[in-house]
Amino acid sequence: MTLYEDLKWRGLIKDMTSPELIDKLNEGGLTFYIGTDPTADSMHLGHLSSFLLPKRLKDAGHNPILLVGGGTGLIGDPRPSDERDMKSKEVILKNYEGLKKQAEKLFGFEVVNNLDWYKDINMIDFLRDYGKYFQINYMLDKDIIRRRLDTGISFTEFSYMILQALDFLHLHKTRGCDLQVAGSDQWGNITAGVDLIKKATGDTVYAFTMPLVTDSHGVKFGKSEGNALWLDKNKTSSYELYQFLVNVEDSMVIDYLKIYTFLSKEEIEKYEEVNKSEPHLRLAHKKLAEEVITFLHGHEEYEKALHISEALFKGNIKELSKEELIDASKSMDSYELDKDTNLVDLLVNASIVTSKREAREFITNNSITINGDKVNDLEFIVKKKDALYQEYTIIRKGKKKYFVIKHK
Ligand code: 485
Repeated sequence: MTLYEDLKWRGLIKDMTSPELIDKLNEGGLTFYIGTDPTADSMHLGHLSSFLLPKRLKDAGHNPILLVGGGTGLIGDPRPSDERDMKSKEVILKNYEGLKKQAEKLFGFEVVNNLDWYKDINMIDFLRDYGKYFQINYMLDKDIIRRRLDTGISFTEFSYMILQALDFLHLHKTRGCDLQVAGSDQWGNITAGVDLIKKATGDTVYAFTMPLVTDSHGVKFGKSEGNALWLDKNKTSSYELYQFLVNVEDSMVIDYLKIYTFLSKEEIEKYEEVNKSEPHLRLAHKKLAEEVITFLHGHEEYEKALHISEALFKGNIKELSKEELIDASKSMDSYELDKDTNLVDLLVNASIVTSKREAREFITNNSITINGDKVNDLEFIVKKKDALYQEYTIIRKGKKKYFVIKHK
């Protein structure tokens, strides 16, 4: 399979500036870039799909440059809904450092910062050397700008596309960069760059986008209960990531294997078969979790996440180390308890159930386990001295819902 065929098969190509790019992709040797703004100090699962794309291009013999927008981050790429809150320069700088470190470690890409070239451009030069190439009607015609005309857009965010275009021109002139890749939401910004380069130098450069990864309802993929899943294991533990990935929809898991792993077509097709014939085994889901966690955090972290999941599933909570228990509890609702308390009251106080009546029902139905043991005694007292590591009591309600009680 050629690189282009592989990308196409994985569903990683949405729009392309010209069909000539297909041969160029298959030949190798292009210098290309992808950019991200330091809006947070870590990337999340959505970014991972975008950055595995340059990794694939790199592995096929192209040369990646990763731009972390220390300058554009100070301006803010307009989003469809409304104006962004402006973040302080200190925060953007701190985020920049975080992303740079993460990108170098995970992908081994060279990182550049557009603030390094913006700082030498003064206002008059900006308007003369770049602004002159941009017709206002061209800018107004960009999808993202049109969508903001009703709610309003500041001149600051309106100007953003000129900066991203200028980056492409700069990298083209100084580094021979002839290709920009991104998620499909970036089409307007990257074609602004392609057009600017044509006007300013006469050169033809290329771009293509990948579709944004979504769930089966078209909702952006990579959030768990509204929170982003971070690629920094101190912000999202491997166990949380594991839980998220083994629970992705059956109808989507094969798509995610194509996007998020380096498994070959043959291997993925095998998972496609077992996902159809024996979906209950969840082999495709488990493989997805294994590949992603191992890529991000190494095999040991994957083993740990698996161990935590299995211990919780089998009720062997007592065999977890303190560190594993802390990781596991991060994704549970928690409640602080300052004195030994009757289970019925605790279930109500910790909002695990809505009433004492409901609490009694769950207990007598054998639906409550404490640290892995079924409890059906209505007089049961939850005690600090029985807590795991004298600190944590894990309550399971029904099959899947876990809570952590932290004893003070
Ligand atoms: O020269 C550039 C300067 C900044 C950017 C790109 C080139 C960043 C870009 N405007 C942006 O906002 N990217 C998003 C981000 O930073 O979170 C996301 C895109 C996504 C994918 C990802 O970056 O929404 O589609 O491209 C890498």
